Amino acid sequence: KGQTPRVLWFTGLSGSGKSTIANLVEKKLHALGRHSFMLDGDNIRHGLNRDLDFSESGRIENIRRVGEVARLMADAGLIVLTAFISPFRAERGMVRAMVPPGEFVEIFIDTPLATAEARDVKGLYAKARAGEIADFTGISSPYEAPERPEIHIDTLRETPEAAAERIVEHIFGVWSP
Ligand code: GGZ
Repeated sequence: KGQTPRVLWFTGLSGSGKSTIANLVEKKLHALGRHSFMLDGDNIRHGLNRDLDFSESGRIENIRRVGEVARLMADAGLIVLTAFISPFRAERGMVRAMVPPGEFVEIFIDTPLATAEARDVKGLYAKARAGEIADFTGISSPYEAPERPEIHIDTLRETPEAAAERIVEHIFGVWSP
């Protein structure tokens, strides 16, 4: 039995599809009898990290804490999925280094800004363009795309369902269950 990846780290722009795909992966893991937990803005930014904003330092601290929580949950035996923009390479690398080698899987949900902005499901891009939201990723705050993610999902070419299937195949290939 190979090493067990336990932290599935999704990264990508707002509206790129991180949560959608991570949710589908969770369903598949559940069907396979694997215990998982998803950390996202809804359960972290409104609770543990409610004191943090979207400034550079706020995001860095957000990701650091998420990394620590993910590590604890992984130590407890869960498969942890995280769905945060996590825009900075340095912090993604920091979290990678927190987790035992081979247990961190970086999944780049690659949706062009133009596409995420055209969808604008929550109307946040329009607000950011209008100057109503400061430091908005892709508009007024940077996103540093992963250079060597374990998994690269091009959402213009792959449906969420196909992407989720490929992610599960990748991790089970490594797990050799
Ligand atoms: C980016 C923001 C911002 C700003 C609020 N910039 O599409 P959403 O709504 O649900 O996902 C976005 C979420 C990003 O939070 P993260 O914790 O993932 O960001 S980071 O990893 O950079 O710390 C968006 C909403 O919060 N949101 N203001 N200024 N996204």
